Amino acid sequence: MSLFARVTQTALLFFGTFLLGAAVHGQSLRPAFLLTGSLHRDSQDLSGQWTYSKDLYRTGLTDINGWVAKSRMQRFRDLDVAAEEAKAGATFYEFDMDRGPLMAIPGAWNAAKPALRYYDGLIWFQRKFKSRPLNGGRAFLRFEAVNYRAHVYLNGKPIGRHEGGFTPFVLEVTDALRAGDNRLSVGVDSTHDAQSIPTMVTDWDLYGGITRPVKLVYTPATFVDDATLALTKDGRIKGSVQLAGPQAANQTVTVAIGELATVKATADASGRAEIDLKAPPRLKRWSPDSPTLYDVRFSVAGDALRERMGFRTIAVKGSQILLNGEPVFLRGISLHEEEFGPNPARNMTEQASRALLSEIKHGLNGNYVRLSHYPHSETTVRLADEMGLLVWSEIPVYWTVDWENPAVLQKALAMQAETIYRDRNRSAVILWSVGNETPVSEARTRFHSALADNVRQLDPSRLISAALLVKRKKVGDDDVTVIDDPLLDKLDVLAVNTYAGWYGDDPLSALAGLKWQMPGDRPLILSEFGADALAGYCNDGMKKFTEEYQAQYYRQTLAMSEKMPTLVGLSPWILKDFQSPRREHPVFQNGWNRKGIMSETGVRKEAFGVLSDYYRQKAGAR
Ligand code: GCB
Repeated sequence: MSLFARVTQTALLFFGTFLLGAAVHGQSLRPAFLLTGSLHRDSQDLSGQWTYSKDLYRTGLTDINGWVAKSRMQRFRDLDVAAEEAKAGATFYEFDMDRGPLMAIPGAWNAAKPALRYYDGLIWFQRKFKSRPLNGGRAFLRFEAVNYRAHVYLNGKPIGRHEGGFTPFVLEVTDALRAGDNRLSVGVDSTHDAQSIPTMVTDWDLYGGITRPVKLVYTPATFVDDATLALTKDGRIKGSVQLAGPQAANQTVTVAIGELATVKATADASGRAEIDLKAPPRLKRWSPDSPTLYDVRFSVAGDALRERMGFRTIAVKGSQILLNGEPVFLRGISLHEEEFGPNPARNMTEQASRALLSEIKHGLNGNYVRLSHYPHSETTVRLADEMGLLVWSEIPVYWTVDWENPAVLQKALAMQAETIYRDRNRSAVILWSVGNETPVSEARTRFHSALADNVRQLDPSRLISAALLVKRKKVGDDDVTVIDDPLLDKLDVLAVNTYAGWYGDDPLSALAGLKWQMPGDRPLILSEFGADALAGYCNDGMKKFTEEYQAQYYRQTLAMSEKMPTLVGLSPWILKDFQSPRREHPVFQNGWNRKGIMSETGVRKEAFGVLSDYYRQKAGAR
């Protein structure tokens, strides 16, 4: 049995509540609790200094030979080690979370301490906090993201665990919480394996840790757990509200959309109420040019869920994407979740996120961003809503995962569901992508098809895509680029990554003349194209890694794209240089993928100007 299997088995014995993503809540993919709109709820932010303890051999979880972990190693215990030691008995400890080193949470450990730069394994974190009495109410911990597995304990009691580094999870702590002092312990395991999503090899950095905020959220006994609304093509606003708690059945729910409309609905026996109203005539539709958001309130006796929401439609007609019924061209770029600066921690504060998105919206004249290759922080998606940027959202089914394994598919379905439940109220999100550059095989297509069917069921209001690989083949005398992929049938929008002119032998001068043969009746996005350049490396002929090479690569690829009649959007690779252990050229890369059109610190390269000018013209040509 592998070490991980052993750990999992041991961990399973420990946990009363056990989450594997969302997948354990009956057959449904809906997580037990969502706490949608928790931003506006009564809550306590647990950000700040946490103590930590490295545990490379996972001694806090399991002992040698798979035995239960020694109590002197169990970092999650509710224990004052110093006080125990003062008693001078036979007992001793090999940890003390209270006297451990400090780390700022949220943020990846790789950036926090030089000694942890390449640490890949288990680290225990602890945060002490005070809580008020609940007085009949309830309390939940909401983690926005822990990369990659989380083992959560409160006051020494197992509360739950979660797998998947980029999606939120909610654990009820009503019974484990103490009025007064509490001790929250989280074991974070960053290791990936052949059954994780993604697997061990990607083209981005490790970023282990509690990378997004953690909150203690207080609710009444019965509360509004989730609510969603969307504008339909026939001019209605439809959605649902889900109540949780002993008084959920038959409650009256009031929905107020700004000052425009108020409707009432009655919850059924399961606490679910359906909403359906005619869109008010004064409703302003959300678009990148006019990102109108409304304050929406979903209230019941004793509780309310507040959201900022926009209303728009998105559809495909022939080879066009229609936003609010009008064809739209997606002037975008790809983005990793990494803030500007020499030592990013993937701590996406609003300021950090705004700095990146502003470069796209205002610097590049863009209206679209591909949030690759995993769900980005809620902060970023909410900002896209506010600033007016359309979003491609993606789960990290990247390159190759274990296609044949039903448990892996279940993880992917759960991640996708967690993402959809989190972001389905964001008008900005128009595309759910089910994968990136996955090599065609029967098992892989089956896997993706299941994902696409799942998305269709969970959110029929948005479009489905995937970034596909292309092939070159001979048609007569011509060398033609084609998509040869049965997954096409499951997608609304085709998307392909192309690197001719960077990888491969094509000279830049040949790019504009390359021939493409794509389905004539389907919208197509170039979801990636790009070339490395080191900022400031100029005037050295047209060598690779110079800014001139990258700029010329952009000119030529854009010229090529002009000849693609079904093209509806671009998201070149990528806004900013990002860290990747695959990229170790000692002069040009040093651990950074240099395909950014900006350096890691935000210096614009020549290609930035090329793309910005192109998008200005495109925007003017509408
Ligand atoms: C790709 C991948 C992306 C890589 C990029 C590259 O096709 O989708 O994750 O970073 O190429 O730089 O090679």
